[in-house]
Amino acid sequence: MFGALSSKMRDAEKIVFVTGAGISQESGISTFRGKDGLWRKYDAMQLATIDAFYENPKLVWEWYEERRKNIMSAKPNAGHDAIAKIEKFRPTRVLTQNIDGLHQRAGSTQVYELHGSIIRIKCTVCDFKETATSGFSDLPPLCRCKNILRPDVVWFGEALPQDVWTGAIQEASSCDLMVVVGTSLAVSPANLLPVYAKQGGALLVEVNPEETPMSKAMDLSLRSSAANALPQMLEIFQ
Ligand code: BV8
Ligand code: ZN
Repeated sequence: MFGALSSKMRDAEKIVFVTGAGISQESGISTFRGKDGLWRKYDAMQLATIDAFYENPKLVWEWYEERRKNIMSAKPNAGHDAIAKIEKFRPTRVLTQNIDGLHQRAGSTQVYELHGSIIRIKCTVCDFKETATSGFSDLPPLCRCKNILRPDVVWFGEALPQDVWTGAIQEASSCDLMVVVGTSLAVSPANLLPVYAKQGGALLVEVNPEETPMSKAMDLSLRSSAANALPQMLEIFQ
């Protein structure tokens, strides 16, 4: 599968994975832009915004509660597991756009959640923040300060958490192998990470059943699913 690149990949001293919704697709979690990406009659792009939240917090909360229930019952798949195992053989970082926490549940310990986490909630006003794994009786839930709570995710139009984004750039710029898995690279600034890696001289490998805008810039772009390609990639490092 990796051909002549295998030996170069084996020599990697620091591996950075950039992952998107596609790596969780085989865990039964729908992607954003795939055919299953629409939710009821709304498009995720319309709901994952701060305007939608303030316009109709109850509807946005319903959407997140439905996704959270689905995520809590989902399991990491062979793709997540392979990345967690590679961490035992090479210094590894995971820069994920996903909010489902499946990389951590698979055992990855160096995970940067670029777009936050659906399992964390925070107050819209005070600095209250908490992990929330059970449902809420009424939506939107209220903080002890009486203001409404929100999912601790990054919506379109919102900045990424400064420390996470700075760290992600640092990791991408200093790796010698970047593996881009399951992302359409449609969303910025996360879609700049492969550019930082290339500028840093890294080898670039992509795993995606479909082409992306950066497929031609990759040293190897595999038309494959994560659960199929990543366990084979693991064998290179074992
Ligand atoms: C920012 C959290 C600035 C929420 C998400 C015009 C107008 C307005 C804004 C913009 C604009 N142009 C650009 C922008 C900026 C905007 C943006 O990029 N918009 C795009 C859509 C044009 N970005 C932002 O707003 C970001 N913030 O720029 O702030 C700023 C700076 C300072 C101060 C203030 C502001 C914030 C972006 C974060 C948005 N939040 N998620 C939630 O999840 O509910 S993004 C959302 O899309 C998810 O995180 C998702 O992960 C992410 C990216 O999508 P992908 O992961 O790539 O998923 P997708 O469905 O697209 O693709 C799946 C891929 O998997 C496909 O390629 C498919 O082929 C593949 N696949 C399928 N099955 C498999 C597979 N691969 C492997 N195996 C399989 N089995
Ligand atoms: Zn509060």
